[in-house]
Amino acid sequence: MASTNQSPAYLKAQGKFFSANTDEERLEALEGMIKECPKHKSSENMLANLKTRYKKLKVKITKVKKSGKSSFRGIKKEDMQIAIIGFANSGKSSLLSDLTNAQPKISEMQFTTKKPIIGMMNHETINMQIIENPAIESEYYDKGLTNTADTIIMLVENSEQINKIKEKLKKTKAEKIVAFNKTDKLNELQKRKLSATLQSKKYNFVLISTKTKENIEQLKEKIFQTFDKIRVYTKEPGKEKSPRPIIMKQNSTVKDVAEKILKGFSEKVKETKIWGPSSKFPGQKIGLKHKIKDLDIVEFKTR
Ligand SMILES: Nc1nc2c(ncn2[C@@H]2O[C@H](COP(=O)(O)OP(=O)(O)OP(=O)(O)O)[C@@H](O)[C@H]2O)c(=O)[nH]1
Ligand SMILES: [Mg+2]
Repeated sequence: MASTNQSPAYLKAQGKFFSANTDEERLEALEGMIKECPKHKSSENMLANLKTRYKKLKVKITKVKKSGKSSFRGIKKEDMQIAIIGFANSGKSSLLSDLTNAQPKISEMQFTTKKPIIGMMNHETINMQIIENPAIESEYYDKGLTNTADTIIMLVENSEQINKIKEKLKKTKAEKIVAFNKTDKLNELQKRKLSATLQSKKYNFVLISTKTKENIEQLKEKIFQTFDKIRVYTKEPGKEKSPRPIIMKQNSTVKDVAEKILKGFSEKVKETKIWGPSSKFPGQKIGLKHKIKDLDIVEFKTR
């Protein structure tokens, strides 16, 4: 992956590969790299490597598609899937439209949503799939969908609803966030009391209002936090950090980051420097075993 004598078009494709978050994006970037890779003798090996990687990734993507875990036909399970669950009229569609690009019908009538609705949320350049599950007390509610979700937003407008929803979620291993909606109807004292109660029950909660948009951003960050993932920016010496972070598991090392960029890449790395939460000082030189933290910036020097 050393970038000597590569054309700007190739480097651009490589840049996309570096900052890709899904296999689909990686595949697309690889396609670009193959196209832009010089077709002469000295780059034969490199081209062959790229092609092998492309084929393997393609096989992997096809397999994942075929296994399609969700019970709801047509919903492809993304890396990070979140389901909004709640009683009729709690504001599920309103929330979905605040968090994502979806435009569901919102109405004071009950049971407006009769089918799961999918939206894509972009939070700090990361895409997460959010699905509104129809009202939990209705025949339209999709149990399978709740079971495949990684994170569940329990959307409620009063405390009793929390217990009722919990009853139905006994089997799910998903992370849960209690989003208490319509808090525009409460005064400051009521909100403080409510917070204290939810705190004492140890819920991961947030008081929101889709009407005033209060705490919608906090909810987005909370959703991301449930995934136990960390964001890492990469950079090349003398350049700006990548525009989009790479998503890594907790406890990953600098070597893991290099290998996520491209298998075998860590062996080509001559020097690494780090900025951000895991560094003792900006630009600290570190080894490949160094553990990264959320929002670090890692610089790889290859020659
Ligand atoms: N005051 C207030 N009203 C809200 C808020 N969020 C939603 N509503 C209202 O609540 C009603 C129901 O909203 P929806 O978003 O359609 O609720 P839903 O949970 O999707 O309802 P169903 O799809 O029928 O189950 C609408 O009249 C919304 O305008 C809020 O934060 N404050
Ligand atoms: Mg709805």
